[in-house]
Amino acid sequence: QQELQQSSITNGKINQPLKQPLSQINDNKKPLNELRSSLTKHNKPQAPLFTPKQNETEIEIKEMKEIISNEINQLSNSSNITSNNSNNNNRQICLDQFELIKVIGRGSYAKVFLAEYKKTKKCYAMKVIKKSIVNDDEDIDWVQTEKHVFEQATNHPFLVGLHSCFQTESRLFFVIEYLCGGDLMYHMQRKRRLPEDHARFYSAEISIALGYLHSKGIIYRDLKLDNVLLDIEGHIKLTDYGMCKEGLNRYEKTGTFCGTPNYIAPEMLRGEDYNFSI
Ligand code: C58
Repeated sequence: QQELQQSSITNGKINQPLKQPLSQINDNKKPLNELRSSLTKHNKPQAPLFTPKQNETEIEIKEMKEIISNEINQLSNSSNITSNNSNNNNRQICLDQFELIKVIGRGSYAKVFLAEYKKTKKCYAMKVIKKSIVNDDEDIDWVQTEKHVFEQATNHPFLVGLHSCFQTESRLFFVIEYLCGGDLMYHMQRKRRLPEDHARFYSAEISIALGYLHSKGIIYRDLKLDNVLLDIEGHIKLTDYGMCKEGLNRYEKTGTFCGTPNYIAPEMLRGEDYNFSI
């Protein structure tokens, strides 16, 4: 703490960097407003990085609760269809066996719930993908890739594993092992500044995780603070394999433009083909 205080004195800005998306930190010349409006013009609007003020939070939570209850109703309606089927084949996992607790994350094509598996009372992160979004062949490929990556990842210490997966008429479900420590974005906001040795530790674990995926011919392509989760001991695990590319050998390249705006790699911005360096 002392170190933090000292650095706040020597550099008055130290308490602020994370108010801006990371990629903007070095761009101090442009006024923040200008940057912000140009960002919303070109990219999808970003969720606020800092926890909003008290009232805003309350409103958000209220809205969230309504959304969740709607979603949970929708989900249980759609699960009725397949729960009838699964009575025939014993022991199949379906939505009835989970208690949905809350939404913990959302992406452009998926929503992630915290869910309790009723049988064991263990918590899982449940990633739900609407099938209506996955309609052409290319899209089906990435869902299959995601499942393949889960299969490879399940025994690795720094990658989240899969408990089970199933589907209803309208949705796909990935039941993922749950890490209760939050993500690095959350931790960096709380700490304001990550000590160098912590950063080195996280980088090392992330490198091991990426190295493992590369050795299996998989490019991860969506490394960002939100996807680096912490477990109860403070080790990291990467989550969200939705952006992975599989089946690449050492000499092959690929060119799909994808990722998250604030974290796009230079190769991709330049429109070049790329491989594991990404
Ligand atoms: C976390 N950034 S896959 C919330 N978001 C997610 N959490 C987890 N998996 C995923 N244990 C996400 C997202 C995915 C794709 C769409 C975008 C969001 C997850 C997996 C396993 C925990 C979370 C922040 C957070 C971490 C932990 C608890 C609550 C929130």
